[in-house]
Amino acid sequence: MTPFDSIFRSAHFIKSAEKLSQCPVDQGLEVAFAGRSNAGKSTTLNTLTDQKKLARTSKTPGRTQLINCFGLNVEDRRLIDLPGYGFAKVPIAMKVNWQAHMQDYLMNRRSLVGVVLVMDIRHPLKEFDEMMLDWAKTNKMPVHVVLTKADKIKRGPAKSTMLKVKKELKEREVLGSVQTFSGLSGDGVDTLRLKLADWLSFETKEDSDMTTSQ
Ligand SMILES: Nc1nc2c(ncn2[C@@H]2O[C@H](COP(=O)(O)OP(=O)(O)OP(=O)(O)O)[C@@H](O)[C@H]2O)c(=O)[nH]1
Ligand SMILES: [Mg+2]
Repeated sequence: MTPFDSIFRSAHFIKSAEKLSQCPVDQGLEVAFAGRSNAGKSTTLNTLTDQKKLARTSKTPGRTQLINCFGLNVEDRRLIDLPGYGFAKVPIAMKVNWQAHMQDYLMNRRSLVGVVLVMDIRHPLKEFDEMMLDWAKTNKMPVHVVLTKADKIKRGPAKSTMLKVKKELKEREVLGSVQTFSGLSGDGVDTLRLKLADWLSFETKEDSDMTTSQ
């Protein structure tokens, strides 16, 4: 449990956008979920918000082809499910088009305060993950790596993958953090909520009492 659980549970669909210009007004703070197709982005969002069907999940890679925007019950705070990258079964022109839109969003969205980079813990740091880390460094964008599907491997290998990814972030001079996660068991959800509460500047009741009494 965290003091912010009810805020995450309040998540609701706002709209799907094909490109940046169709996204909600660019004010406030938002966090985007990025990752290879099938890594588990939508499942992570559903676990985070304690909702089974907020973001669509699928056994078919490449299902999320739009920028899906979700609102929270704190003004102008949003969660964004980005289209997965790296899937094979779509025409190359379509793939290039989606990637261009995604890049435009990542480079030009002013309210974006951090990227949650979701990786399947069994297949971390693939080519596209490396590309995201390069981009994050160039743009000084904080990255929080979620190593998901941790229920599929033992604790020992999970821990060593986490250390490997941490080392990689450090070597690449990326401002970031890493955690393990499971959408199946919910392990790691509190860590993720606390991270996002920090990025999105959520206040606990005690914080706001302090502010009003000062
Ligand atoms: N065991 C297990 N399976 C998971 C977990 N997270 C996701 N999956 C499964 O992995 C598959 C892909 O999950 P999605 O959440 O749809 O992945 P995505 O990254 O949103 O995929 P795209 O939208 O296609 O880019 C689904 O079959 C999920 O049920 C997890 O933590 N544990
Ligand atoms: Mg998805």
